[in-house]
Amino acid sequence: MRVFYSEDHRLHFPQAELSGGQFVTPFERPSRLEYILNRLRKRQFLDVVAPEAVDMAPITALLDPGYLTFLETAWDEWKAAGMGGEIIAANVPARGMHMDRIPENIDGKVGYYCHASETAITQGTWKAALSSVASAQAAQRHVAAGANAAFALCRPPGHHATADQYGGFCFINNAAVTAQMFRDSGAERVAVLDIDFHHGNGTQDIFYERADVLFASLHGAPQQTYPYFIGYADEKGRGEGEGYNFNYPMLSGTGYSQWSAALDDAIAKISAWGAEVLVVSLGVDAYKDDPISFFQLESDDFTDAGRRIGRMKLPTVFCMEGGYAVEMVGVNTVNVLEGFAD
Ligand code: SP5
Ligand code: ZN
Repeated sequence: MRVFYSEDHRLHFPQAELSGGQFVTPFERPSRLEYILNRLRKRQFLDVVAPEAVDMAPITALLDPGYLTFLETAWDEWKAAGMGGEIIAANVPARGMHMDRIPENIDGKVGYYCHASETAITQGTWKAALSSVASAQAAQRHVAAGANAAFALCRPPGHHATADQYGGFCFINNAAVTAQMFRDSGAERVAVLDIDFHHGNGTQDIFYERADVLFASLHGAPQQTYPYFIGYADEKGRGEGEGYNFNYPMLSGTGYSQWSAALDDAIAKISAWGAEVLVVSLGVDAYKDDPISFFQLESDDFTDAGRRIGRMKLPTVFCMEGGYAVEMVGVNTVNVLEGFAD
């Protein structure tokens, strides 16, 4: 399986993540990818290539152009306004306020385009986010050209980013761009399966009213974890999209027997629908020792999960998402890929 990877992810490394009222070293850090690359090498995934330049056209068509301009210019505006630190949202629109006018002031704009203030923007964030989505695009082209699978080793991750909001360590929704590119290249039915511990709110939101992209997500129950305000089982899609969104929220302590039953159900939905291609949002934060999550998956369970996904026999792009138990992120990620290829 070919792996697409860009070194430019390193340009995004905030000093600060707001966690428990303190600024801590971000959980989502560059070393995550070093562990994955080392493990890939060790397990003979030697076909690792840098993506070609990002193709902006499918990104601006799917996402909000004003949001993309914001991401591109935010750092310069922040500095020009005399702000001393990294970009952290302090004022976000909440109940009773209005979102129909976008502030001119950069501090206000940051709040408008942010949904979770743990996530900082830095000087290199835009370029890193573009390199991340470039890997997803290269993986999509590789599979559209006939490969049975590809792994986009994306960083920063993407599944929490909507068409016009960042947060949850995500800026551009790599999996959503990938799914849309499959539609544009002729696939009629595209499924996105999200196995990251957190609900893929951004992907859900982007495709919520569409019947051509089915979304299924296994995740920590929103009453107990981020993103808190979305991800319940009764969110099934709206309008034409009704019946094409499947959420599997699970409570703290969930282990592989329950998790794999949810996975099987999601796989059955995807297969019954007749999906032609699959995009997997591949997070490994369902692992038992993940520092910010509460499922109980063992490393071997990731192999088994990959095997179940592989039995669908669909052309598949894996997009890297979360996973923060850095020492084991490589093993768990590659286990999914090995199970899939089995
Ligand atoms: C891609 C992805 O996995 N994003 C996850 C974003 C999670 N954001 C909330 C983080 C909350 C961290 N709380 C720290 C508690 C430490 N015990
Ligand atoms: Zn996650």
